[in-house]
Amino acid sequence: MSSPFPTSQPIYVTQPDLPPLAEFLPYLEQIWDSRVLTNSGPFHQRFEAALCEHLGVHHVSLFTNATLALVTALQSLRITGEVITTPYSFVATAHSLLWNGIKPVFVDVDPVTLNLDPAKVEAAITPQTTAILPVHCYGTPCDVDAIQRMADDYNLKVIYDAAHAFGVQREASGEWHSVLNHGDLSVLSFHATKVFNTFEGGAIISPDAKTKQRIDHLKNFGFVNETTVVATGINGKMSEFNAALGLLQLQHVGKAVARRGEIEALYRRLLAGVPGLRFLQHPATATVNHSYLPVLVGPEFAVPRDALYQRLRGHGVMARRYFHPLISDFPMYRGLPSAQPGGLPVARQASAQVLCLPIYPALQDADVQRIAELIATTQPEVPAPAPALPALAPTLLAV
Ligand code: T4K
Repeated sequence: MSSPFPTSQPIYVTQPDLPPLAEFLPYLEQIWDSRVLTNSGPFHQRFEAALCEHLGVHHVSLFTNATLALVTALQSLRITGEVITTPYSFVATAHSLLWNGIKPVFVDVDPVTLNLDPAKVEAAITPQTTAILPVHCYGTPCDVDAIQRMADDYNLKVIYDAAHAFGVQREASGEWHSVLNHGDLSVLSFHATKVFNTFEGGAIISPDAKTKQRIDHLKNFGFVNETTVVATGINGKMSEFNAALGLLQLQHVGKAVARRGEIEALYRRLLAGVPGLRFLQHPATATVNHSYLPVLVGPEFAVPRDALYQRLRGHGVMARRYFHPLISDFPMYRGLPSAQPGGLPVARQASAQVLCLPIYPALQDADVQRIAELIATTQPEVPAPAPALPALAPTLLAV
């Protein structure tokens, strides 16, 4: 069959959503006129306030990216010792612990949500445990109630890596609230590949003004005024350029999420019933931001996951294996007792089966149809015929 895609124009797993350039130019003119480029300028302040309103949260501290925000979030709560986290995430989650001299303790995930399994978290708590660092993977909320109960029982802090969870709301007792209000802190990513981007960017959501103030000092070298430094802070400040873009992006993100929803619905419809292909279930008690479109390629599918990945690539469709390898398999983690394969069977299976399909607002229905067709028409690999046995050498025959 000829390829439905010209390989010269690949379809990537995502394509950043950008507003029309003409809409951004007036913002740039203001920055050029004011010459305020960074250090908590007017766009930075407006964007923080607008995000609080948009997300339904109390306090936002903007950052250059989510990785520095995670590192700073841990610093701000003075986390030390051991922190329980998931192996099924982007490597930045665990790297933020190592940057703080903290020992990651990997715990397996739940097979339905692929988020930290609370039942297994409890078994991993030791006297050295000071915090839990769960991830709302693909934007699906963690079991925040069970995690909070454990944190209360064992006096642990909870920092959510909410890099995927922009705008996600959760229902509790008939009311809808931002998932970012759970735990002690939540961290967002506004990277180019995320559902909401400021080119690069991130944020920490904190529950009170005092915590926000400490975080704001920490992201500005620890300065509280011109001559006083109260902590070993870092430079994590978001620039005016990124903040201005974020302010404008807020006007467009609703439409972008809606279009992502249409694309996901189309994939699900076209691929329903393909043997061995499983979409993750969305919980009824949370909104969905369609940040990723993972499918699990099980043993009943025509070919193994990696063969499907290669087949798609061969046709110019750059699906990605988020998250493979597991974080616990990278060299700086694999020696940890909690990284041993036997302890993480669910995460390991998901990592071996997952494929994230292209999803972004500019993706056309026709592209989705062709990608689905490529997947659905995948045939089992025919084993190559066994090579003919070489004729036995006369010397061997003579023996
Ligand atoms: N926690 C979690 C759970 C995360 O998922 C992440 C980041 C973080 C923390 C850290 O957040 P940040 O510090 O980055 O704010 C990407 C992203 O770089 C990373 O932000 C993201 N998670 C991760 C899941 O994916 P790569 O190495 O796969 O990205 P890359 O460059 O291969 O991009 C994927 C595709 O997107 C490209 O093939 C083409 C397209 N693309 C990408 C970029 C950067 C574009 O079209 N334009 C672009 O500018 O890591």
